[in-house]
Amino acid sequence: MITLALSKGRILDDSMPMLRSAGIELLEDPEQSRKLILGTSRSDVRVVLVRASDVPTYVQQGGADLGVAGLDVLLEHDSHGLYRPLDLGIARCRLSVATRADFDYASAVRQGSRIRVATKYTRLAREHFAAKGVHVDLIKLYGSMELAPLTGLADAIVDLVSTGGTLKANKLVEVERIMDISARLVVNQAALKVKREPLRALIEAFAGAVTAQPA
Ligand code: PRT
Ligand code: MG
Repeated sequence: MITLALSKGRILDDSMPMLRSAGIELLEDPEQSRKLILGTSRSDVRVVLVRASDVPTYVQQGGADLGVAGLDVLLEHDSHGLYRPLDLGIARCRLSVATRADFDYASAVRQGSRIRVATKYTRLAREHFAAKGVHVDLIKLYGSMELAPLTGLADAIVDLVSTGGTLKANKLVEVERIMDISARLVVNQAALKVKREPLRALIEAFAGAVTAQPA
């Protein structure tokens, strides 16, 4: 049996067409069902539904043989022992810095200055500002990051942006793009040895689906 870890929402939505073109159909609609383990049209493949940020843990610890996770999650998490064979090119977005429109970001990030940054991505934010020589006071949040600059909790946020609609609705401006993000296929290294042939075939099917995708 091969176990694939996916998260509900954009990762699952964007993975479904890829699975389909790899010849795998879910036997139940995940949005209708409350089940966390879903069978597929292939009797040797099942899907487990986990939180987006839990996908690397499941795959690292062997709770799943492979999974789909955002690059943001993989870089923020310790990805030791994960084989990362493919950029799936789905769930695309960017990791950016945003501030209030009246905040002078250019001055705040001069060498040796200090900035208060609220984010879920403390590791990535710390690395980004350290590379600039900027002292950063990090405030770890788990959601609604946009609120932090509006309430005076922080000067800036580091968060994912796709359409920019959320920033705009909260009168924030994207002042710096840190990196482009997309979802990656990750595979448990031990599983790759034990279930070599079926996993190779599945990875190849995913690779075929990547090239088949419209840009
Ligand atoms: O929701 P949960 O806490 O379970 O986990 P999660 O929020 O990490 O999961 P999910 O499903 O929201 O995101 C899964 C993955 O999708 C992320 O790890 C990213 O790799 C990718 N992705 C792509 C995004 C976005 N686009 C995105 N726009 N993840 C989140 N967003 C959020 C962003 O944080 C912000 O709140 O959408 C908002 C901005 O969107 P725009 O379109 O208004 O700019
Ligand atoms: Mg979410």
